[in-house]
Amino acid sequence: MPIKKKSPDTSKVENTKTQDLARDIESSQNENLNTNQGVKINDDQNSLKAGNRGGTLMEDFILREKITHFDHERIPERVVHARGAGAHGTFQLYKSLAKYTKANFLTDTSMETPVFVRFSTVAGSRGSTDLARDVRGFAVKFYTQEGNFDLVGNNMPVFFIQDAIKFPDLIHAVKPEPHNEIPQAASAHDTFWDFISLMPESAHMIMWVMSDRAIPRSLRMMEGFGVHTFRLINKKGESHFVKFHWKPLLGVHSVAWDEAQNISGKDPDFHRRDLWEAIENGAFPEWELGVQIIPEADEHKYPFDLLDPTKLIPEEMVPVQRVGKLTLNRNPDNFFAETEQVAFHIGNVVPGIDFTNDPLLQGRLFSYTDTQLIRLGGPNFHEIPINRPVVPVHNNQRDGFMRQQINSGRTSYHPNSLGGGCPFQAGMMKGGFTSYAEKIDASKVRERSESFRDHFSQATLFYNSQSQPEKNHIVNALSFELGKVQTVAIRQRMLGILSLIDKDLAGQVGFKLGLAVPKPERPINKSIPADAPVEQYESKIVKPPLDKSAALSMAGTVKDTIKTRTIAVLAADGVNDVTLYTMKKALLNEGAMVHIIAPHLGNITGATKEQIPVDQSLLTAASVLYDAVYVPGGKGSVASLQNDADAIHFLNEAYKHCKAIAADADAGAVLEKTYFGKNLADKKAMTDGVLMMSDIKKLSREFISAIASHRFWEREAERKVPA
Ligand code: HDE
Repeated sequence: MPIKKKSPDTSKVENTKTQDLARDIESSQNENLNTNQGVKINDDQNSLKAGNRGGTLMEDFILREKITHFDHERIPERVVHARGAGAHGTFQLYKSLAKYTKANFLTDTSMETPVFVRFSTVAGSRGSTDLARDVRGFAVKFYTQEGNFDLVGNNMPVFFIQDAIKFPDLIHAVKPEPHNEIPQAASAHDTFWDFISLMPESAHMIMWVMSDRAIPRSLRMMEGFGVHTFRLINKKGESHFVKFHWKPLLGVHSVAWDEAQNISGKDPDFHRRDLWEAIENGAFPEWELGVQIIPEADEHKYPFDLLDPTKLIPEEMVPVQRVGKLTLNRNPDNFFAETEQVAFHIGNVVPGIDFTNDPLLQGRLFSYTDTQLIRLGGPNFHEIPINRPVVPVHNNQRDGFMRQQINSGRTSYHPNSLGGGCPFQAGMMKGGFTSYAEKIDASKVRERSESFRDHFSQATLFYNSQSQPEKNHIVNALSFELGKVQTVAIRQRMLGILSLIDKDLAGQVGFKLGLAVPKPERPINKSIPADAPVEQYESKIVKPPLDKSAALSMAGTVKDTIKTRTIAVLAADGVNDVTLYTMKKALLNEGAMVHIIAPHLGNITGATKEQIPVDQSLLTAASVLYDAVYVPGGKGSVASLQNDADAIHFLNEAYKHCKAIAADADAGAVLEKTYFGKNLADKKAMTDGVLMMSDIKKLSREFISAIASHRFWEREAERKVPA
C-alpha cells in the first residue's frame, strides 16, 4: 500500500514550496502499521521467540528492521551552528531593485517567494542551551523561480577573522577544550581568549559578542546581516556592491546576562519555544530586507576595505534601503526532515547576485557543500525535500548514495546527439547564470592586503555608539569571560587589546580582574607567516570613520509595541478578578500573552467567586521566562502571596532584571515584602517601571507603555538586589 500523503497545514499559508513539500508528507491517521516494505504488522509488542520464554529468532525481520533503522537514526551534527530552530515563510518585495539586479525575486514586486529560515547558535552542540552568549546564525533559503538563493548570515554584521584559512583555528579555540570537552556552549575559557588575544583583527567582533546582541530576548527580535559585501548584477551586466540586512519589526531586544544564565537552566529551549509558539499563535515574526548599495566606482572611497569582513558600513555613510518583507508563518512538520536536513550554501546564488573577493566569503564557497557531503551522507542532499528548488532540475549528474531522481534516457553527457542535445545550455538571454567578468591582473600571493590592517577603529566606533547601560554590560561581559580564564597572561594580553579600543573600557575590566592595564604590545597578528615582514601583520591605528553610529546601539530600537511579550500575573485564591480581567484584556488587546501564575495549578477562586484557570504554578514558572509582572489585589490573594517565598523571589528577580512591574494599590503589601519594597514610599523610584495605583485603566495604560520600553536598565546602578 503506498504511503498516504497528507498536505501540510495550508490553512495559514499556501505557496509553491508548501505544495512541493506536500509530495513527501506522510500521515499515519487511520492507517495500519507497516514494515518499510509495506507489509502490515500484526504485533509490534513482542519479538519472535522459540517459545514464550525462549531465545529470539534471527528470522524476525520485523524486529531486525525496526532496530536497524533505530541504530542509524542519528547523523553528525553541524560542526558549527549545531543548535538551531527553523520555520517556513515568505518574502514579499515592495521596492524593485531592477536598477541594480536582474534577480527576479528582487525585481518583481508582485512575486511572493517561499523561504525556509534557520536560526542557530554557533559553538554549542545540538542539545545545548539557546541562551548561550554567542553569535546567532540567520540563514535564509529563498526558493525563487530561478533556483535557490541562500543568504547565510548572522545576527552580527562582522566576523572574527579576515581569512577563511583561520576558521578551523577560531572554532577549535571556542569549542569545548579537547582534553576534557569543557565548557559546553561557552566562550568563557582559556583557549578562546588565548586565540582572540593573539588576533587583533577580532577586536571589532569581540565588541559585538560581548554586547547584549549575543543574548537576544527572542530570535524574532534580532537583526540579521549577510556580513560580506556581495555584488548585484543588472540586466546590462553592471555591478554594484551590496550589504544585506534584516531589520526585525519588533525591534532588537536582549535579556540580562544573569537572566540568560537562569533561563539556560529553567528552559534551555527558550528561543525555540518562543519562535514556535509565536508562529502557532499567528503572531508571525517579520523582518524587512535592507540593502546598502555602493556603486562599483566607489569601491575605494571608504576608509576601510569593502572586502574586509571585520568592517561594517556605517548606516550614516550608506543608508539602508528597506525593500521587502520576510514573514515566518508556518512551523516545520518534522524537525529532523526540515530543520536538521536543511543544507545552506553561500554559493547558492541566482542570476543577478554574485560574489566579491572577500577572502572569508571565498573560503566559505568551498566549505558548505563539503560539510553537507559528510553530514548528509552523499552528493544527493539537494534532492531532500527541504533542499530541492521549486523549479525543475535537469542535468547530467548521476547516481551516488540515496539518489531519488530516476533519470530516463541513454545520455548523461553533453554534448550528445542521441538525446537530441538535451538538456541544453540555457544561454544568458534565457536566464542562464554568468559570472561577473571582474578584471583581474595579479600575482599569486599568500598575503594580507594593507587595507585590512585597521583592526580597532570600528571596535572603538561600536563601543562609543553604545548607551551607558550597554557599555556597562560590555564591561561586565568581558570581566565575566576573562574572569573564567585561568591563565593570567591571557587576561593581561586581552587588556592590552582592549586598551587599543578604549582606555576606560580596559581600565574598568582591569579593575575587575585585579590587573593593571599593560602598555599595549605592538598589536600584531600572532599567526604571522614564518617569513613575512612583521609590519604587514601589525595593526594600523586609525581614527574611527565617525564618532558614533546610532544604528549600532539597541537603545533607540522599536519601543512602541508589546506584541508577543509574555506577562506573568501573580494571583492566589481571593484575587480581585475584576482588576485581573481588566488588565488581562488590555494586555491581550495589545497582542501580548498573559499567564496566570498561582501557588497551585487547577483553578483559583476570585473575590466574586469566579473560577479562574491557572496557567502555571509558582513551582513551574520562573520570572526569567516573562517580560513583566502584574500583581492584582484582593484580600485573600495578597495575604497568601506576601507570605509565599516563591512569589517574592519572582518579583525580586523581575526587578533585578529591570522588568516592568505593576500592582493594584491594595497589593502593596506583597511588594513591601520584596527587596525593592523599600522604594515604595519614594515616588521617584516608583517611576522606573514599578507602577502601583488603584485606577486599573490608568495602571494598564502605563504598564503597557512600561513593557514596550523593554527594560529599565538604570536600576542596575543598584547592584545589590539579592535575587
Ligand atoms: Fe558558516 N559554516 N562558515 N559562517 N555558517 C556553517 O555549514 C564556514 C561564517 C553560518 O543553519 C557550516 O551547513 C567557514 C560567517 C550559518 O544550517 C560550515 C567560515 C557567517 C550557518 C561553515 C564560516 C556564517 C553556518 C556548518 C569562514 C555569517 C548555519 C554546517 C570562512 C555570514 C547554517 C553547515 C544552518 C554553517 C563554514 C564563517 C554563517 C562548516 C569555513 C562569516 C548561519 O560549512
